[in-house]
Amino acid sequence: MKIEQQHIEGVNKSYLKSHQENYDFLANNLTQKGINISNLLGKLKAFQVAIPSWALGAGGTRFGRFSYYGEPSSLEQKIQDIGILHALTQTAGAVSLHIPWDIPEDYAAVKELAEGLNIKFDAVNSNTFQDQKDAKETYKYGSLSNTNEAVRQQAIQHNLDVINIGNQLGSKSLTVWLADGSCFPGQNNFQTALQNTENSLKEIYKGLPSDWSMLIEYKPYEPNFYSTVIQDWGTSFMLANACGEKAYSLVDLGHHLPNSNIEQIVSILMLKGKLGGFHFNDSKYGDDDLTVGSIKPYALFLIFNELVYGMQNNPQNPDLAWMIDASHNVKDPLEDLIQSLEAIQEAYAKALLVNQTELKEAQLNNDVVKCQEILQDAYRTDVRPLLAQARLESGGALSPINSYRRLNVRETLIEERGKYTVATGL
Ligand SMILES: [Mn+2]
Repeated sequence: MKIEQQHIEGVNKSYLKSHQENYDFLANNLTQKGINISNLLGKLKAFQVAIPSWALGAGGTRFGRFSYYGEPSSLEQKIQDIGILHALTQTAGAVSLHIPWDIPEDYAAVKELAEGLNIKFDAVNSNTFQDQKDAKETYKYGSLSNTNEAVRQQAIQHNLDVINIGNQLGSKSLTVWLADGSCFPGQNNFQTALQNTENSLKEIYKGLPSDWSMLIEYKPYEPNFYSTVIQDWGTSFMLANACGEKAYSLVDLGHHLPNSNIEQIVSILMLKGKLGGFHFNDSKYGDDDLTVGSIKPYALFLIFNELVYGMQNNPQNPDLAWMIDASHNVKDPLEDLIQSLEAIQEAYAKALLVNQTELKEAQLNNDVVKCQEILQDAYRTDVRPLLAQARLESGGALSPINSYRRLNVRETLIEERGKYTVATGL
């Protein structure tokens, strides 16, 4: 299924009048505050988030997996699904492939399909947290950190293969997330595990094309419950520094212990020019992979406030690879992603409203109350008409979720693909 411009315009008609009223009201208010609206719209339109190839099917849990029907069963169908998301939202202009789940069979055809839907290939993800069919060595006791050199070599070679696949598609970065760690005290020697990981990452780093970067993701626990080799931003930062200037840390919102100050982590990494990638999701307890903004929208805003500050003030930090990293059991995966994309844009727009000059002045004066007022004034602004206007100007839907439903997308996909197709992934 492909959504055509005329379909979107047709549905937009019924929302146009109320949108115009809401937008005029907001634009007028913001202009009076000295905010440049077209500048703001330009930033929102340029902000694109990659969709991981595995998030288009219903996510699994350790206990079961319930399909939402009509799931994409090939890479081509996954890219078509992202095309639907992008047509409606105009903010999902990239795909992040997970290897070996999504190795293209016909590179030229996959590239052409993505190009036709205006989708770029963002970071490619390696997978050394599962054993692949016919693999010689097992990752049961770790991959890049394993005490067995043959296992480490297999994991290094897999990452080099992933780089090669990504390179043929136009990707420019490799994301490495390791499940390596231990479940019981005494199982691992912490120093040996970290040293092995560093050496392995350096081998992968040597295989990076000159214009590529390597993004090192961290996570405190799960699937290992006693220790994780790359457990926090400090370890990731240390490893990125050990590898070289093309290696960066990657922050995943769900990969922190409860109440961690993620905005401060983001801020410090950007100051040091070492924040390379960012994974969006939301959580109540751990790495819950819930819809972005569904649990802690204010925290998301505070994080975006630091990201915006960094993007404006830290030229030493590269452009970030943005990706949604969430998937679960109970929503239509495409509707879930539409909600996440909207929440991301909303937090970004609100962060762009923060008056940085006034904030700096209030900070200099230690006017704590004023500092909070400035942040919360931005946060409390209903920016949804602004997002709708940005989508409208880019050819997207005024109301993506309602358009998705009114265009009978899921019904059409089930008709085309059958009910019981299953997407590869977790
Ligand atoms: Mn992640």
